[in-house]
Amino acid sequence: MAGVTERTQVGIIGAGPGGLLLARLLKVHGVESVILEARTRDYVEGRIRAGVLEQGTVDLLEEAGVAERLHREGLVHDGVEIAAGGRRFRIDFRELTGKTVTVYGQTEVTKDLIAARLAGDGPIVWEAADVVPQDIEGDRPSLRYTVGGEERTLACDFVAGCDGFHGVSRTCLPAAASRTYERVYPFGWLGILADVPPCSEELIYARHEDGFALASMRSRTRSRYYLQCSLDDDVSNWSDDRIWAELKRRFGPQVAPHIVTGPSIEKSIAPLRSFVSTPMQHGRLFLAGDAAHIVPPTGAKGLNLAASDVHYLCRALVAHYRKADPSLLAAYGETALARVWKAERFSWWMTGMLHRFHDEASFEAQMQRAEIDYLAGSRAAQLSLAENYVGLPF
Ligand code: RFL
Ligand code: PHB
Repeated sequence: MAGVTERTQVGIIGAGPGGLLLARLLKVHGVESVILEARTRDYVEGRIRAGVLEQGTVDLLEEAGVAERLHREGLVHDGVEIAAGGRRFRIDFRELTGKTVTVYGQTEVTKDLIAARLAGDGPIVWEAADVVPQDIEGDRPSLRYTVGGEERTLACDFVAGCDGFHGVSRTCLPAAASRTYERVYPFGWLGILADVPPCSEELIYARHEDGFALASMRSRTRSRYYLQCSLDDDVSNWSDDRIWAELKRRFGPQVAPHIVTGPSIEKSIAPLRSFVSTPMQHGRLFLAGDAAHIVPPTGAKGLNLAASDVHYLCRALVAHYRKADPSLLAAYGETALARVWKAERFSWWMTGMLHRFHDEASFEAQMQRAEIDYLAGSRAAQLSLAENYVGLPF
C-alpha cells in the first residue's frame, strides 16, 4: 500500500487544456479535484499547439472565469480564406452563421487556466510519475502515483482521464469492450512560429499541387504557418529560408508579397491522424479530449472538442453531486461521441479537400478541384463549412 493517501472528489489525470478546464469548471460549481500531471509546469506552458477557439469554447472559458485576457488579446475572426488554383475566396462566418471564432493560442489558454487554478482552486501535482487508475469498476476508485520518489494514492469518487493521446487512461478500458477507429494520413504538417506580422487579417487555407499550406497567427505581431510535408521528413531539412520560399510558392503571387519573413522561434513536424476510441467511459473512469479522440488539425477542432467533452462531463458530475442524478454520467460517452463524430467528419473532409494525396492528373485530384470550385460558388456549401468551423452547438 502506498505511503501517503489523499482524498478528493474527482481525480484528474493530465493538465492539458481538457484537465485544467474541467478542474476550473468543477470548482465554479463547488466540486473539488486534484490534477496529476506527468510533466513540469514550464513544459506544459511552453507547448505550441492550437490557435483557434470556437464561440462555444470562449463561452466555456467565460463560465470558468478565465476569459479576461482572452477578450483583451484574442483576435475575433469573421471568416477564413481558401486559396487554390490561383484563386482566393472568403467564407464569411458572421454573415452565414452570425458567429465568429477567436484566435488565441492554446499556450495562453493553458497559462490562464494554470494561473486560476494556482490562485486557490486546488493542487496540480507536477511530475506525477507512473499514474495508475485503480478500482475504477467499484465505488471507490483511486490513482496510485509517484512524485519525488514517494509513492502516493489519491482516493476519489471519479477519475477523469484527460491525459491526451499517449496517456494511461485509455489503456484502462477493457479491450474486449473497446473499439478504435483510425485513419493515419500519409503526410505531416511542418509548423513554424515567427515574430512577424501575419500576411492577412484572416487565416488562409491553401491547396497547391505540391501540398497544403496554412497561414495562421497568434497575434498581430506573431505568425504561425504550416506546410504539408512527407512523414519521413525532418525539421533539420527545413532551414527558415527554405520554409519561407516554399510558403510563398504555395500561397502564390497574390499572397506571397504580403508574407513577412523572419527568424523562426519554433519549428516542428506533426503527423496527422483521425482516431476515435469507444466507449469513452468505463465504471468510474471518464475519458475526455485527446485521450479518446484525435482529429487532423485542418479544421482546428482538437482543443475545441476537448472543451465540449469537458462541458458534458462537468455537467454530469455536477448533476451527480447536486441532484443525486446519475443519468447524465451514464450517458456521458454517448452524448460526447455524437459531437465528436461530426467534428471527425468535418476535419477529415477539410483534410481531404486541401491536401495532396494523389497525382495531379488523377481522378481524385479532379474531385478535389471540383469540391473547391463548388465551395467557391455555392452558398449552401459555404454555410456547411462555416457552421462546422464556428462549432456545432453543445
Ligand atoms: P493534451 O493537451 O495532450 O494534454 C494531456 C496532458 O496529459 C499529460 N499526461 C499525463 N499526465 C499524467 N500521467 C500520464 N500518464 C500522462 N500522460 C499524459 C500530458 O503531459 C498533457 O499535459 O490533451 P487535451 O487536454 O485533451 O487537449 C487536446 C489539445 O491539446 C489538442 O486537441 C489540440 O492541441 C489539437 N490542435 C488544435 N486544436 C484546435 O482546437 N485548434 C487548432 O487550431 C489546433 N491546432 C492542434 C493544432 C494540435 C497540433 N499538434 C501539435 C498535435 C495544431 C497542431 C500542430
Ligand atoms: C494554428 O494556428 O495553429 C492553427 C489554425 C488553424 C488550424 C490548425 C492550426 O486549422
